[in-house]
Amino acid sequence: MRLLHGTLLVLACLTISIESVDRNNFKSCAQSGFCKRQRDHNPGEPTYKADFATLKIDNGHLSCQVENVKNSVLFQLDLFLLKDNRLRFRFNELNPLKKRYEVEGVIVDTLEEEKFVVVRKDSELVELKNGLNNKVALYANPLKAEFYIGDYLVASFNSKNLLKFEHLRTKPAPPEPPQENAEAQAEQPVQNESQDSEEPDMWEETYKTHTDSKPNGPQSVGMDISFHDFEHVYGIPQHADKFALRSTAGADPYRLYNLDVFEYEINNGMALYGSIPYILAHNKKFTVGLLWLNAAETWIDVRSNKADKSIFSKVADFITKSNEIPQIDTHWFSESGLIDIYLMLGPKSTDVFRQYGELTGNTPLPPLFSIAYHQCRWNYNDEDDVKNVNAGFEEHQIPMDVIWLDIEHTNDKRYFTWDSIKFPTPDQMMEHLSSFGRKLVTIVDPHIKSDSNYHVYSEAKEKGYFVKDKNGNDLDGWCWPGSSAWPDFLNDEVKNWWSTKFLLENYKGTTLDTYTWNDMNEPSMFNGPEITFPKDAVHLNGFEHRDVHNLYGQNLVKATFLGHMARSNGQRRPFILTRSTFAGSQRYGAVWTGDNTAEWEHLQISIPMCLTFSVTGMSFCGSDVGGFFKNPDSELMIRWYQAAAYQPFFRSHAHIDTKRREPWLFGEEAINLIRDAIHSRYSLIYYWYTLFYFNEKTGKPPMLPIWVEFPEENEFYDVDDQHMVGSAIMVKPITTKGASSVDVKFPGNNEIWYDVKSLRTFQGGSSTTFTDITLATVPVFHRGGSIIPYKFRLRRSTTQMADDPFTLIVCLDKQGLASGHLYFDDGLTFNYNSSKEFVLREFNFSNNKLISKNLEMSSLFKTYAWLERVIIYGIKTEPKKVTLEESGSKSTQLQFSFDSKSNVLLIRKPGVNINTDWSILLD
Ligand code: MIG
Repeated sequence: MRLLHGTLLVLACLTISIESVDRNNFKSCAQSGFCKRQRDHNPGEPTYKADFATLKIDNGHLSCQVENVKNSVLFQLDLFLLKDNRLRFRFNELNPLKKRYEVEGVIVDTLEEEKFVVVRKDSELVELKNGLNNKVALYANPLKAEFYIGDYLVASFNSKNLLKFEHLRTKPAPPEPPQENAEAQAEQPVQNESQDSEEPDMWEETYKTHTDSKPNGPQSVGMDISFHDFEHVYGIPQHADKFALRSTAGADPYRLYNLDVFEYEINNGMALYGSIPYILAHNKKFTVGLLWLNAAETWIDVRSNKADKSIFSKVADFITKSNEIPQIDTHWFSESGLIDIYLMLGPKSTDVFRQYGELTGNTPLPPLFSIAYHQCRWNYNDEDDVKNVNAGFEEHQIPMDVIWLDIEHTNDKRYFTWDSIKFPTPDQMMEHLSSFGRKLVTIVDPHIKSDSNYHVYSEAKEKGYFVKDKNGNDLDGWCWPGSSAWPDFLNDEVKNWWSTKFLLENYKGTTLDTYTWNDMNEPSMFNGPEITFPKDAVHLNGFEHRDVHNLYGQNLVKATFLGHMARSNGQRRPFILTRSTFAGSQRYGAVWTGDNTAEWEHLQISIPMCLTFSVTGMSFCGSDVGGFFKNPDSELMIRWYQAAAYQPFFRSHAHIDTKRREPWLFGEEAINLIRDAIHSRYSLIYYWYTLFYFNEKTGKPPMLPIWVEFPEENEFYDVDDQHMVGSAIMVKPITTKGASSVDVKFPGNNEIWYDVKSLRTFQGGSSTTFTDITLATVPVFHRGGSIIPYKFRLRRSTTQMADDPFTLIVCLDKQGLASGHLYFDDGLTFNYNSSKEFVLREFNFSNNKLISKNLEMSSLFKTYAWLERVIIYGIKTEPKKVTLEESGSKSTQLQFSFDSKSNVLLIRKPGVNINTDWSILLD
């Protein structure tokens, strides 16, 4: 019987491991010492007590001491009230045994404090109000902080007493050998009061074949954070999961630990390449955001008092009409570092985008080519291959701006070099691409081949720039080049050194038309624990890798960014793609969702993954079109192009073992449909560019969930298969195989939505099932009230589009009004900032008049682009005449035609330069 039992068990284990081979390379919470300790933490009696006798208030800064009453360890709490409705809550040991790591290089704000009034202060409670009448209440015993917008409690810290801050301690001596004398045993000293009970895994932890030496012992930090009156939270990328965060009851917490996950699974909270510990909560009244600024491994539990209820209690609620206030309880824990929290109090989503953008930076305006279409594969094999791919786009008249070279282009994975057989004349290849107005991206990874004849290696070795192992030797690991070492990009000196490698005289074969792809920067190390560095590896100033892990990738990208700046003397805008991210990575470039798979579910998940990145600052996001692993059929390929044309970063990419899949390899129908999809992106490229411009200025991302535009419509709070591009376009990509119908929900009770191709209109507040679906169908709708600039001419790349004429598409709302913007510049340089060389126009339609006005008096950019036509949707009656008035010249009658069935007015050839003031009057 026993034997049989054992056999069954073995069999069971075997099946599990066959089904989820990859998952087993990565830790579950139960396999992580600190995750277990924090998650299971159940304090019983409250543990932390503030001593308001130590309270100090200085300008916008309040501080006091806090005691762990169970072991008498003292802490310091700092609360900062910051300008623009933001707060910072910082909690650290008062006298740590050694300095605990504090995140550097992420916050770019000056953190100007705001004065506040103390409305109450006694030994138990301090209440403060800022100028906007928002309140903080700090309770002493047990320690708790509450945050109010006006009278509404929106967030609270430690209201569940889950604060657990493991103070640094000395390693306990190994236990005495057992003594025979019972009396002597009784005389053993009791455990030191200041020590928490020792648990396994505190001073050493083994996972698979790797042992983490943990020289500093336990040092994790954790706390509960509740969002009151909220049912929806978003953010904390990166996970291949839904946009609205799920309850983690019965599952692992969401994990933030940058990892290279081979063939990742979708619909779960497993860690992926990036970590942005930033969460947003949204309800009908407010949006708030919270940054947990910690770069160590972090896990987040999410519970919802509404969603977590069983069916039975929901029924009971219904019967008793329970009025329980909804609440999301989150529980955050990190392996080391501090508790350092920034809270953005909104109150609206656009406020939160600005507040977070001020804190961590916005996505700088990308060069124009980089928001167009990119063609990548692992690998384009040689120079002829590159030229042929380029020629294929010519032959099939498909626009394309950038060709990419993956790792095989190098001399045996030595980055900044070329394989001299396959790429003997990179200068000529570059020149060839440039002559088509196209760019090249080459991959540059952070693992440096251990080869003393490779200058990057020998220099870094000599200067002591590599990350060290626990014994102080250069950390040696296995990656694409074989034995490798990794520069310590946390060190600014290393960043500067790295940046010089991009100078055109150093990176031979490149020009200012060559840009960079940083991959494997989690960092990925094939023979490390969970395919990354050991946590006891050592960085600058002796901090352990454990402390800074999630920051490594961002620091590489920052160093690369500095390189792009240096090589052009600060004249050209960089373009860099990164796989690994942290809060603030948006300042350096774009992100993609890594190694997805050519499956419909992966196409579907690309939308919530990029929505999540978008609302957490990392707004230049896309996923591999077609799916990285496996071979997409033509239908999946077409649908993927159609969806990705409406995502910020638009690149096709494929694994080295997949079949070639350039757009012309799927047959005539597919060529046409893929061309249409790419062309739809190019025709809207100036709209996208305008959105990116405003993204830089305001933090509002180009790709948006519907609730940002319609904040009170809760039926959209968990919609993530339909999204906005800016505030004027809504898309519902078709992401299922053989779709014969698609349901579209139209938000906004007072809105009209226009399908500008079929000329149909739809009422906001309704939904429609479209059944006339073909492979050509892409459900895209213009919002009534919008004016969108198009350029319809089909060109080989954005370079050739510069002087092409515009068409304005005006869609009237119910009041007969519409407005919109157009921004552009040279697409490449910083002159738009340094010498205001740009065009920024506002278009307004009201009282039957369309007006174009300059938004910046000093816009100095010279353009030849002109206005070719205006199409107005939603005009009720045919005008008798249409007159163009241009400032300084006499008015002209314009030709037009009117479709009375669909109320569309087409105005031909206004012919004015796009950057002049004009108006068009209908009477
Ligand atoms: O271990 O450079 O996600 O886009 O093609 C694979 C080769 C390394 C992973 C990237 C993928 C890229 C591939 N890289």
